[in-house]
Amino acid sequence: NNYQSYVLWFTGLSGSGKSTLANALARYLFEENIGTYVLDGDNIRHGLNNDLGFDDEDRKENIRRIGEVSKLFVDSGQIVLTAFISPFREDRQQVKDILAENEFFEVYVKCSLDECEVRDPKGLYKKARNNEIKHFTGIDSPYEEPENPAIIVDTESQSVEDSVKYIVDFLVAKGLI
Ligand code: GGZ
Repeated sequence: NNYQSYVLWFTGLSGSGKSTLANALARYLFEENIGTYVLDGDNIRHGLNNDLGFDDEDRKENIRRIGEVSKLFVDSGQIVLTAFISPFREDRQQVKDILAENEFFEVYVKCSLDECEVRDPKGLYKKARNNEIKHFTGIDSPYEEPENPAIIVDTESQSVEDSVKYIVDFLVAKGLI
């Protein structure tokens, strides 16, 4: 397409709404004839990264590979929307560092642990509380909040539509679409 290429890196807890938002934004941009590509657990953890689990080292390697794949997509001219918990600041910074200044924008999908746990769309928090899953983010594995994200969307108080509009307004203001 005719637009600059870059990564919108959605980060947040499980159940915060990362994939929902990335896909809703992709649909919105598609209607505007702006192509994007969404990377999320469905197409990465089930394929390229199906050898990785959820301990700190595997998450680090997960994010490293996703960063490298994102860079390839950016080099090929795409706008990439990634939706991974990416709980460690250092790993997100590493991705930022392999991309150019205007090629990486961190989107913090903010939602309290309490609310994510109430939503529990896949019943994983319940399993984690019952010790049926180990290393679950927010329960027995940390989430390090972004310190200076380009965008913060609060999915506890904003609708999906509001959040999409907020991100679109940012992209327009920055001349990114
Ligand atoms: C966190 C887990 C875990 C553990 C399975 N901890 O809400 P979901 O189900 O659909 O999304 C979560 C997804 C997280 O994978 P990521 O690649 O985004 O994680 S990371 O960036 O930290 O590498 C969740 C599911 O996988 N899931 N076990 N223990 N999430």
